[in-house]
Amino acid sequence: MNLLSIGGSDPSSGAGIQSDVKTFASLNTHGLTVITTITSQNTSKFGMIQPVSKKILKNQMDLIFSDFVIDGIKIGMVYNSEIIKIIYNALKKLSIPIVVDPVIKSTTGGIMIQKSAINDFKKYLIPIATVITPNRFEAEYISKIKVNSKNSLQKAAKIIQEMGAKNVVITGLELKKNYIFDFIMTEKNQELIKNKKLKISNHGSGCNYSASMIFSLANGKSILESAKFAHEFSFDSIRDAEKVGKGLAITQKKFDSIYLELSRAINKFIKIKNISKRIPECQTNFVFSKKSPKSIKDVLGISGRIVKTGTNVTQAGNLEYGGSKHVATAVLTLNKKFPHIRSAINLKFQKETITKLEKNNLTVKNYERIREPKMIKNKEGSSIEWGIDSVLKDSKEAPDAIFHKGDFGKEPMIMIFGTNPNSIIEKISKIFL
Ligand code: PXL
Repeated sequence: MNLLSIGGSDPSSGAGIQSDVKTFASLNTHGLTVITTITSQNTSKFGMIQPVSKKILKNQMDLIFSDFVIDGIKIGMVYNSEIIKIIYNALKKLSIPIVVDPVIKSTTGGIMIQKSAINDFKKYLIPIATVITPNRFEAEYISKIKVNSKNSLQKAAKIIQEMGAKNVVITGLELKKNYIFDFIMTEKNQELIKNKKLKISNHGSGCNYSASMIFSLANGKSILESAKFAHEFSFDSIRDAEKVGKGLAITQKKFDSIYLELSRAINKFIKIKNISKRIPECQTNFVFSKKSPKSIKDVLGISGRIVKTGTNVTQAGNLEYGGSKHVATAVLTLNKKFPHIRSAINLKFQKETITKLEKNNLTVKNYERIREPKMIKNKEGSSIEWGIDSVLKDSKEAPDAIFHKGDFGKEPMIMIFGTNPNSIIEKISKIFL
């Protein structure tokens, strides 16, 4: 997936395009950037601003759009009217999700948009927003409504929606002591999401919010799902913020090693030549478990799947604990007898694959779903447990692969197991060379 951030450069990498590239990378996507403005700033002080020329702004857009398929765009700092109009002209005909983050003032006091550009910001950029994500101050500035009650909050959001933004999310509201709320106004509904307030003065959480929001929207999630995802992502990024410089802590969500290992392996898997031929009808999941897992909630998997799109293969959905049921259950079952086995992937059943696995001295076992007792068949999710248990009864070593040839209405399947995702990639690379 390719996501584009159009915005300003922040040399502290706390906010702006640098922060967005980090967010996109942490979510296992490729981040593209079009720089509108160069700022100089650190974690305590805001310095200069220099917008880029019309010519190079246009040229960045032309070259990026002529090369990449872009799945979603976030617009951050735009600074002046000229920049706003160029962005508008480049994006007006697109039909992908666009998140507009109105960047007006930095935490350290920098003025990020010229006063004379506010009207054009409203005229050109707000109407192309799938979602606009102002904080309270920005919502007040745009709507000219003081937000100090539920009523005024709704009023401000409505005014911004009437300017043309399809959906409005006002972030960082302190409606109750020790809590922080986001207010979501979609085309049909209104909702408040809340979380405990973290008392960490930080630089970057607004950018984390809008960048994770575009990731979720580009994955086909609804506005409300995406707002919840962004809310949690930015909460985590503040929780994990680090005082890298002398001033404000810089936000960045830190992922655990299980997450990082699995997402790297998924990236490698997707790039294996002709791998689309190995994806079954029910698509592929790839999982990695914590040590000594107790339930599927301890197993990280893709909440969607690895899917075929023509001859390409992409990850649809996020990595989540509990994100996979079937493949995670397979790992849990195997892990009970062989605790070092913590990772698995499911592939299309092909005789050729079985032969290749065996030729490479990998242990292949199978079970027959036709023999499955009716009682098990009727219980959702218990088939895999039954099948793997029946294979393991007389296994002294953990098998590298287990397959079954399906049953009436059940697709045949191969599962490959390993100690970690990388060991699975090694096995797969060997056989699909
Ligand atoms: O968080 C807003 C923001 C966006 N873009 C740039 C920034 C800031 C805040 O400082 O510097 C470049």
